Amino acid sequence: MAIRASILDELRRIVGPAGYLDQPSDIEPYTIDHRRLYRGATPLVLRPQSTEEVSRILRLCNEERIGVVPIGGNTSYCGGATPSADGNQIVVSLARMRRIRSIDPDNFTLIAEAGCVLQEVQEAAAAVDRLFPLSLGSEGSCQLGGNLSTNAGGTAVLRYGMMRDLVLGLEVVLPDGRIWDGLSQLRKDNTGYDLRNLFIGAEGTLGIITAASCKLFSRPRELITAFAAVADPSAAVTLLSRLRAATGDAVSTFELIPRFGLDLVIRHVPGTSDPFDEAHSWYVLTEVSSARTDSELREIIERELFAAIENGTVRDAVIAQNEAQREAFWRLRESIPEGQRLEGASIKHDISVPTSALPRFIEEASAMLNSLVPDARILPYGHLGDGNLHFNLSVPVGGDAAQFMARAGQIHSAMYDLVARYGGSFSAEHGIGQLKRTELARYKHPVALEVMRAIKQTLDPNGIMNPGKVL
Ligand code: 2HG
Ligand code: ZN
Repeated sequence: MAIRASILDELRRIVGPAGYLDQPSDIEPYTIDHRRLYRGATPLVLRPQSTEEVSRILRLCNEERIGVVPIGGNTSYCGGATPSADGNQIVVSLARMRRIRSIDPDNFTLIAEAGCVLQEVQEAAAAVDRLFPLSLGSEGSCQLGGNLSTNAGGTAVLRYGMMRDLVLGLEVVLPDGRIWDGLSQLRKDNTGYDLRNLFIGAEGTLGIITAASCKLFSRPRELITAFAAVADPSAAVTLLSRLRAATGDAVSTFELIPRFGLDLVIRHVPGTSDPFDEAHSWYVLTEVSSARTDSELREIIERELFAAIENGTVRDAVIAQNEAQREAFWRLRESIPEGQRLEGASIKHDISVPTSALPRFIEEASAMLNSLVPDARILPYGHLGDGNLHFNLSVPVGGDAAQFMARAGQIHSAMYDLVARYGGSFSAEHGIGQLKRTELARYKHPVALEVMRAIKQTLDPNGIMNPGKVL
């Protein structure tokens, strides 16, 4: 049922004249997801300024049974922040709640509001000589609230964990408007159920996270970034183990890139180039860091890479000599999604298996995909260090995009069945949103699903929070 005009007026009054958008051209960006898989509709985008305003919005929407879709930087890969097409849901953007409320360098914590752009949180930490380690391609536009709600991963999970691991407490507005002030700055507080972890990764289906207390770390003083050509994924895993041991677990990034990934970037992204004279089949981008200035990390990495070249696991390697070269290496990695987008239609899988099983998995999955779509171009790349690959496919050269995409369902099923046989996950870091609900129902343990539904029913009995997502 369409939302009554009087309710829309009341919602506008809660946030005041600067707190809403209701003109079609202003609203449009909030109704299309990052991958352009979904197009929704809404009469109103609310942009509250305070937790109190969020609370009043949810209380009213709960009374009136109006669906509420929270949105951060709109970079979801699963349509998690796009409203339904019927126009009966309102969108709540946290973009105006953008304060760093406090920083405590000696407690290694900061409290930030959900609308802070990730990069602003990183910069606030750096300003007091600390590190907030969450790091992802979209960090210049994604928001902390979205990172929390989707339990974001990225390129430093290997060392620092996912968003979930970086949080000590939350402030959450429940669907009925109650505010839970759980902004603990304690590392030890053993007092009952872990509520914060209910809301992290819930994709806005249990309430709206308005602020978080985050863990900080010592800021790296030495940072070594290397781009290496490796013989194959198995050589990459061996190299990772060697580097972890030799550096005392100082490896923060270890990304796998196949030749096709590098080709896509060099072809489509201006200002990028191959770091080597010769083409190789596989590459890794790795970063090792220490807060010490006498860690001798560079010597260790040089020694390890040299030994690996000697024994044939590494074919060639370059260590960044300056910040510009480091950025160039990172650009090659971070531009892969863009390069693949510009190449044409693609089918994506965000999967994980144990790191040690990845080489065998890559072989088996590639053979399976080749037999399903003989000339599809396979792109398994990403976070090898934590077992998470983006096992994507690009439309065959000269192939028909619509025909290719029509096979997505069949390809997904084959891939996820294989992942399940490896004890892996069909969604390692991108969440469920509206894209992977069928998979959740199929692959999640039935008892886990029952408990999830019971939690949803308890916290949001009227089903107003991000309807049609996750469950
Ligand atoms: C990345 O790691 C993102 O770059 C995007 O998670 C993954 O292209 C993708 O599917
Ligand atoms: Zn990723």
